[in-house]
Amino acid sequence: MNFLHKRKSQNKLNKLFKKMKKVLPKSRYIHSVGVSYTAASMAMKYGEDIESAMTAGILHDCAKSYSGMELLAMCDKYGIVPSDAERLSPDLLHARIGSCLAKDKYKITDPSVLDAIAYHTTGKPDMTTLEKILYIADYIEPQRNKVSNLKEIRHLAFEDLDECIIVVTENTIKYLKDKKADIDPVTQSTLDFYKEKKAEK
Ligand code: DGI
Ligand code: FE
Ligand code: FE
Repeated sequence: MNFLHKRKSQNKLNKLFKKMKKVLPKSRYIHSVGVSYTAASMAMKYGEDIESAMTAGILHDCAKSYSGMELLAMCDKYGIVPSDAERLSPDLLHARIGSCLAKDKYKITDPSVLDAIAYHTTGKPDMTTLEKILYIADYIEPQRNKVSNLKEIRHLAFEDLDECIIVVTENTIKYLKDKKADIDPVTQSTLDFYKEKKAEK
């Protein structure tokens, strides 16, 4: 990457930070900045593109302020057919709608970034490294403090991505069961896939 290119991409990221600061509530913006830099650190560790990781991080919750009703209404516009799980828990749609907004409104063209945003809430089987990074960074960024075993999970994030996905997804499923929320089959299939992958090793 030459000097000019680097300056341009820093400019782009800077602009996205400024835009998100405007559209997100303060605490959500601080969370997104945390995810962006956590994703950057993980990209350094795992040899992924740092700019892509930071872009996915700062934009991942760009649709989080919309209500479930608004998200469902936006599906039409973007040609998204909500799954049964998304109809039951429309907040899940902030991931897929966020990906559409990233493309439409924030002019992100890199499909690997758009996919990472689309799957950041449920994960999915067989994720790319960038998808794994965003999924985990969302969970471990510095502002998060409600999970009991976060210290171990943060350590694991820089040791073993697949094992970390198992622990994060198990935690999420337990949390959802405790509050009697519906579990998206995609979330379950994320856990099943990485557990099977581990067993095959
Ligand atoms: O948007 P964030 O709060 O930063 O994090 P997120 O995108 O991971 O969304 C977290 C919320 O999504 C949390 O309240 C748990 C919920 N969630 C994750 N997987 C599922 C789920 N909710 C349902 N109903 N089903 C799931 O499988
Ligand atoms: Fe989210
Ligand atoms: Fe988030």
